[in-house]
Amino acid sequence: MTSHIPLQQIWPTEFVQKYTQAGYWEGQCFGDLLAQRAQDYADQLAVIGPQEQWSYAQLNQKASLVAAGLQQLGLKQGARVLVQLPNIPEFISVVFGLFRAGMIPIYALPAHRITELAHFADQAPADAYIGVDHFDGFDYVQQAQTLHSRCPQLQHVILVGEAGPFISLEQLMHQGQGITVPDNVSHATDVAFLQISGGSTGLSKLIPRTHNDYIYTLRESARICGVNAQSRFLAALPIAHNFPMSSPGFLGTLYAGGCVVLSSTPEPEACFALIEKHRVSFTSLVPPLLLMWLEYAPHSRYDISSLQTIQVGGAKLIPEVAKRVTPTLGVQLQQVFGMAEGLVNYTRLHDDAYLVTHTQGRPISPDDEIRIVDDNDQPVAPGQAGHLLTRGPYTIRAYHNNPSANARSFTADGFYRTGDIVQLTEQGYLIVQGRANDHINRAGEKISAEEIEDHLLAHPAVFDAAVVSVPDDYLGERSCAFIIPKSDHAKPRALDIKRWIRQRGLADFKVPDQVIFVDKFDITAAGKISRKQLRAQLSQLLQNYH
Ligand code: J2J
Repeated sequence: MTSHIPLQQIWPTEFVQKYTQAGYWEGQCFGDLLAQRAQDYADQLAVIGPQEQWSYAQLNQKASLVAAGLQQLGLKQGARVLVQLPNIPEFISVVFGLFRAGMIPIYALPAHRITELAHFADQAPADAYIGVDHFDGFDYVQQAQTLHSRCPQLQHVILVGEAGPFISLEQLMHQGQGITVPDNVSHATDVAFLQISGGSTGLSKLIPRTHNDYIYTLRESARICGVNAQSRFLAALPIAHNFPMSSPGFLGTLYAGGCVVLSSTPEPEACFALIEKHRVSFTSLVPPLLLMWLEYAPHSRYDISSLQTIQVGGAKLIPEVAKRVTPTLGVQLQQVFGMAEGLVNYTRLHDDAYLVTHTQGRPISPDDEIRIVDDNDQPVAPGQAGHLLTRGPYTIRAYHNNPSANARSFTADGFYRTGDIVQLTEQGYLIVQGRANDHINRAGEKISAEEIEDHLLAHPAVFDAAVVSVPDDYLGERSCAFIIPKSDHAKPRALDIKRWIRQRGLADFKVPDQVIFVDKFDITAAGKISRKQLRAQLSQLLQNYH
């Protein structure tokens, strides 16, 4: 049975001392955290799902059963477990079960498909997969079978619901009955889980976050956002995303003793009904969903007066839309600019209207270091836009198992190259101007142009392909694939191209929204140009065209 040495994220000793002495890292682990909350808030509601409501004591007990069941299967501390669950209460009992057993969840999105899952399972490498039987019309049992046969390292598959040939979560917990899991198996400097990067170049990378650094962000996020034991958080976005997970998200809410209300969809009608029913106090959205909520609100028959704050992040919110939030929804807006790699910025609840509508906030920590540099890594003049580099008590120093990405993404002195172009205001607030690298931010889902191009080039009728971002009124950005067919006779249709991407086992959001066939790339610059320049040229062409 595989036994892994617990993973660690390495900060140089001087930084470990600094962050510990400053009180950021308290030495607490997730396994203990829930046990503590279960003592303090035993009968208070922790999670509300479509059918069930669990108190802290119940959640804690379920997490223990999951932990014991996993150990009974033979999985050891340090085992890596690919978790692909929608917004259901079991998401929370499973991840806390893994934490309690000292195992490491890898958070896949429900939208991920076989190719992405196999990549995560190989890259980790993962020892087990925990999923659901069906969700949103998709058969995850069949997908789990394919994954299991494709990735021999996955020794166990556990599914919520009808597990088919696999073990169900219910059975697993049953097997855990009567078995005591030792407390405190992890160390706070261990990696608690692997988060998935949006992926700017090629395939998604795995982001190792430690107990110490992540719990620090939860504690501070809860404080900054005024989240306490009376708060009720509506999880409308998929909770495997870092934003609804931790800023302050469902984990920050549980950190504070509040209650998490899970919605299986972010659509306004369903969410408004939940807000009314459970007296939800805050939620987090990406800008396109906010637009939907703004359009729906005047026609709504629900009472959402309990809602105090809507946080918006994941992609740029334009001031014109930001200004509509309070008058239309009667709530306070909070902008959040964060990344799964670490750095999170918030506008503060007492900030003036201008800061809230025009900036993306300021960092959580006094020790978040911000550098804004030009293309040669030289600091730009104050107030000018440039590349955002950052280092701090909860920003990673390296991706998991990926030396080439690490060489590209971090400076020699440990700053993370975010890929974002930002401006820093005199008050220390960041304004996001755009992206330096080629990913498409489609309604908050990040798509790597390179990853999609590689799949398009594998199509037998495609000679060359370039994927670019196009501004979109609703999505913020949409994706457009420019394709040079191999021959005019065998020219595929746009539909074939879209189907091809789906058949390659990729998430639906990666399917190009638009496909344009061209005879050649009209390269005006002399000599060979980089793909980056080509994409920029095509993108410009599209904008002029519209
Ligand atoms: C513009 N771009 C933004 C914003 C993220 C909180 C909130 C969001 C994320 C997230 C997160 C943006 N305006 N307000 O993890 O904890 C873009 C930037 C950034 C990238 C990170 C959190 N908020 N972005 O979105 O890892 O380009 O995290 O580098 O998914 O989203 O994406 P991700």
